[in-house]
This record gives sequence, C-alpha cells and structure tokens, in this order.
Amino acid sequence: MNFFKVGKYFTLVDMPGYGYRAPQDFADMVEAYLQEHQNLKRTFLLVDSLVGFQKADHIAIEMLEEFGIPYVFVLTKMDKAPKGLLVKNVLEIQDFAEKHTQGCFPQLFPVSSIEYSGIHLLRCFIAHVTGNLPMMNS
Ligand SMILES: Nc1nc2c(ncn2[C@@H]2O[C@H](COP(=O)(O)OP(=O)(O)OP(=O)(O)O)[C@@H](O)[C@H]2O)c(=O)[nH]1
Ligand SMILES: [Mg+2]
Repeated sequence: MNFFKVGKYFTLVDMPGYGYRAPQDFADMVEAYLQEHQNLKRTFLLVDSLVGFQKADHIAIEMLEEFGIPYVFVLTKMDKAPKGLLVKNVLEIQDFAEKHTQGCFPQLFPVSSIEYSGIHLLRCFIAHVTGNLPMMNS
C-alpha cells in the first residue's frame, strides 16, 4: 500500500489490485487495513472501462458491505472505451449498486488520467468527503 499525504488535509491510500493476480495479498493486507482503520472517509473501487464489472469485484464489495464501509466506484481509462461500451458499463455498475448494495454511493465517477476527463469532479468529491470543500447552504 502507498500512502500519499495531501498536506495537513487528508491521506490517500493506494491499495493493490484484488484481481486474479493477488487475491491472497488483498485479503491479508487490505482486509486487515480496512477493518482496523475506523477513520476512513471513503473507499474507492477502481474498475477499468474496457473490462467492466467482474467477478473479482465482488470480493471487495462483499468485504466493504460486511464492514459497513462507504464506497464509491470509479470507472478508469474512459478514453480507451468506445462510447457504447462505456455507457453499458456505467449502467451495469449503477444498476448493481442500486439493487444489491447498502454502502455504495449511487453515482459513479468515470475518469481518464490521460485526458483528465472526470478528474476535476472526482477531486471535488474527495475534497467534500474529507471535509475540505465548504459548500453553500449546507
Ligand atoms: N489510456 C489510459 N491508460 C491509463 C489510464 N490510467 C492508467 N493507465 C495506464 O494503465 C496502466 C496501469 O496503471 P496502474 O495505475 O499501474 O494500474 P493499477 O490499477 O494501479 O494496477 P495494480 O495496482 O497493479 O492493480 C499503466 O500503463 C497506465 O499508464 C487512463 O486513464 N487512460
Ligand atoms: Mg496500483
């Protein structure tokens, strides 16, 4: 796990993937970390726009649901996916979140780190959930 301290405001923790490559590492490291750290504001689940939602994602979802940790889906590499596939994967995830989850944020964030699309809104969301974005009338 990599820790990025963002000034005095919050720390972003980058966790290893939980796909076919390292399910055991994920269970050992990430599960323990999520369970022990009660001050986590949000957990982000990154799904590749081209690949979409996979069976392996359920490992993470079940864990987060069980621990009662609020989480949000981020759809990565949106520059790579044809528009039709992007929409299909967005709808699939949102439909799943709506029907089968408790702790999942109803809105997902499609992003591209190459084109920078969606990054601004995701940053604002992170600033907001970490208590660093003063909002009007709230
Ligand atoms: N086209 C495109 N490529 C991207 C984007 N974001 C990341 N990549 C590429 O995807 C590859 C994997 O990126 P990583 O950030 O290492 O992926 P990861 O999910 O952290 O991988 P693990 O930690 O091993 O699970 C790299 O070659 C990146 O350059 C994106 O928005 N668009
Ligand atoms: Mg990584």
